[in-house]
Amino acid sequence: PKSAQQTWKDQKYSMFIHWGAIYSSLGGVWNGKPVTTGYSEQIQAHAGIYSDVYANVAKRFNPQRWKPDSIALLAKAAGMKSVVITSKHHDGFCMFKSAYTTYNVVDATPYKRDVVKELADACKKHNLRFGVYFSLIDWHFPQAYPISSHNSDPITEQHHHYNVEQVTELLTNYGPISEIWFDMGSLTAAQSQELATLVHRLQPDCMVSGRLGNDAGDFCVMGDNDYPNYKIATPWQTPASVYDETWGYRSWQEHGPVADKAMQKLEGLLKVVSRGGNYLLNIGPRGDGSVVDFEKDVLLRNGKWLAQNGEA
Ligand code: FUL
Repeated sequence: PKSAQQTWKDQKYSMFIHWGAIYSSLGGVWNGKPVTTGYSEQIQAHAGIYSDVYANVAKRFNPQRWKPDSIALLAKAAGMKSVVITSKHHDGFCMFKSAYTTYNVVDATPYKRDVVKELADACKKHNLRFGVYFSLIDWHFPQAYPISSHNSDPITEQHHHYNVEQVTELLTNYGPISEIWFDMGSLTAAQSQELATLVHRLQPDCMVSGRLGNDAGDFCVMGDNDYPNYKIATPWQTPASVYDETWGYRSWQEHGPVADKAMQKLEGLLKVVSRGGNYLLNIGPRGDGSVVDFEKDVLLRNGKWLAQNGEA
């Protein structure tokens, strides 16, 4: 049988989804004004929004246009082999039911549904692999302050323990997880190792992202939208966004013609795959759950190209 590593490498092309109950609802706008610094999924830090005010936004989250089946079908039509969603971004809001905080989609929104669970099920049904993004920094966790967009303070033991509990939930309650996309790790070597060992104990086939830090991951993650100019033998991945400026939904995002953007992303895909890497291309659905047409069009155009050009 194929190794977990080979299975992961063979995916080549996957969908990344940045979707959070709060930042996707805000769409890069605060107090009626576009927030023009930083990525929109980090709006809490860039607009300096107080935690209680930020948390209030979740009370309106009821995404009637979120259809996990359509997301899975879009990934399929795009020629992608797996889907990786933000289970928790830097804001700390969990898109899964957690027993360790009520700051989660089931307990803190009128929607009350476990987004990670429903997407995991849809992916399984449509024969796609499924992974989760998990931020190691958490602006909601009391011991994790101060808020900063480049928060690289070492995390406390208490925060690390909280991460351990939540990673255990994610690897226990959601079926097979193809990869766990740890982000922004400034952990000690022992903390990174503990998380890697935990993941492998719970799910031996789950690949761990290198952003766990301290060389404890199973694959190397390039910088955001970064394309190396050489072949790399170890497992690696380029995370790319349809727009370079944001990953989470931005209502005022500008873009050129869809044909140009699709060509640019296709070149990215071919560059990465020909150098032995995996391409993880992001979409940022709106707070109501709908996928932006422009993003959908980019994906479908390239899916069509792949289908016509003998993708394995
Ligand atoms: C970065 C994060 O800080 C961004 O918000 C985004 O999630 C990107 C994929 O990774 O490190």
